[in-house]
Amino acid sequence: MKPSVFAIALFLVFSSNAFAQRDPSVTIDGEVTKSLKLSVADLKKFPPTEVKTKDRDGKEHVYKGTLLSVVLDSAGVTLGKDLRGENLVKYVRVKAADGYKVVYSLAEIDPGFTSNTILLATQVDGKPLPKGEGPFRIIAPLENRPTRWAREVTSITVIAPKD
Ligand SMILES: Nc1nc2c(c(=O)[nH]1)N[C@H]1C(S)=C(S)[C@@H](COP(=O)(O)O)O[C@H]1N2
Ligand SMILES: [Mo]
Repeated sequence: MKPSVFAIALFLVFSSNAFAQRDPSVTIDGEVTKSLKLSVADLKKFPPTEVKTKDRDGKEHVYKGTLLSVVLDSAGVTLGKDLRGENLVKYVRVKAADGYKVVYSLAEIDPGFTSNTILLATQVDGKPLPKGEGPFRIIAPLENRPTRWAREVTSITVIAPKD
């Protein structure tokens, strides 16, 4: 029996869905010179950074990933010597799979301004971030509350307010 067009269409929908789940990514867009869509494997091409910090319950963990400033820099965001004047009003809006959103100003992320090593983390204690937390999470070790440590990050958009 020949498979119906419907059956083929159904197969394509399900197989592409399955593929999307196997290779999740985070989008970097907005005020960038080059938008990026990075998988965990893509992120691993950047130099790794580890931070040891306490979670909400005071338990210490080692998070591993990429400095958010390094990722943004590779997208052509105005950091470093370009982070001055009108660029100081720019911020990033981080969106998560559950609709949670947080913002950081660029100066809060740039290592020239802050000692807070804000990470786009993919691992905790040597293992990939678990479902519901990863595959991508913001870790900002110097913050007294982990409220802005967005779990399940899907996009990071650089925004320049209009006025
Ligand atoms: N996507 C997403 N990230 C989130 C939240 C959320 O509701 N959704 N809650 C935040 C808050 S208020 C806290 S205190 C921490 C809790 O982190 P934990 O679940 O690892 O303890 O996650 C933060 N990140
Ligand atoms: Mo919280």
